[in-house]
Amino acid sequence: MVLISIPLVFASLVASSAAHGHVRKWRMNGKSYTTYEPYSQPDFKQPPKGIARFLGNGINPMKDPLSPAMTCNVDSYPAPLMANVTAGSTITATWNSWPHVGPIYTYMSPCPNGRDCSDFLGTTSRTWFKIEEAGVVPYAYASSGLDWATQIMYDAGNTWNITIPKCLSDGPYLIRHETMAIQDSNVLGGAQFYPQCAQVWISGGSATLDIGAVGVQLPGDIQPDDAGVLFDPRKPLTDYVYKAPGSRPIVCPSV
Ligand SMILES: *[C@@H]1O[C@H](CO)[C@@H](O)[C@H](O)[C@H]1NC(C)=O
Ligand SMILES: *[C@@H]1O[C@H](CO)[C@@H](O)[C@H](O)[C@H]1NC(C)=O
Ligand SMILES: [Cu+2]
Repeated sequence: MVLISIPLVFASLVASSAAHGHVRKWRMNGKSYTTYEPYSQPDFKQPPKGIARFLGNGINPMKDPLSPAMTCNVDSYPAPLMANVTAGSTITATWNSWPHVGPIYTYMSPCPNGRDCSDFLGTTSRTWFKIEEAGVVPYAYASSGLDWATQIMYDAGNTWNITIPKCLSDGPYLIRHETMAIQDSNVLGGAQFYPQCAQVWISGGSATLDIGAVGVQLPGDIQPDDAGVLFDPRKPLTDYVYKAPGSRPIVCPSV
């Protein structure tokens, strides 16, 4: 028995340590940007020479929604570049792999100095707003007609498309994109969060969104006992609150 069970335990540890993920590539305004690559980048410590912030936790999840690591990951110090992104355009995140079920959602925050994001961590400012979310969503290929957003992402080559609101003011922003894994989320602290941030310069926006009126804090907007966080994955899909945890996505004011 012992001889058999030891290799099995070992195999399952190996499988689970590989079974996480991160955004490998961003596509914005027709340009591709590589990100920090945990474990394969030759210099493991430096931020990427790009727009994506360092992932101090590598491909591993955040477990405490109230920790500052929920903002942009552990040690997410500023990256050297900003991508140019047109307000109203669609950007694409490509994950290296995504082996879990759960929702996908994205927030943004302006960087307060108005020039770049070099002095902004975002952990204490009430300037985050959600721009998109997808939990259990309609999916024609699923037999029930519903599936997790992450299944759609997986079927699309681990890509996820995010439309940047038209109503932003031009300037520097962080984009915070996140998947959540629910396989252990039936207990408090069991949900896994995979947030990561990229730096962008938005232009062409209509400047009609009042961020002061809609802004939330991260950590803060996602709570350990949110219905979308504390959820038993053995329950039917239709029991999941259709939306991701946290506040609802902003709606651009009609002008
Ligand atoms: C963004 O646009 C500015 C102005 O055209 C340019 O100088 C800068 O290199 C661009 N950034 C990137 C990452 O392409
Ligand atoms: C995202 O957009 C790309 C390019 O249009 C497309 O190939 C891909 O299927 C899309 N992904 C999803 C999840 O819709
Ligand atoms: Cu994982």
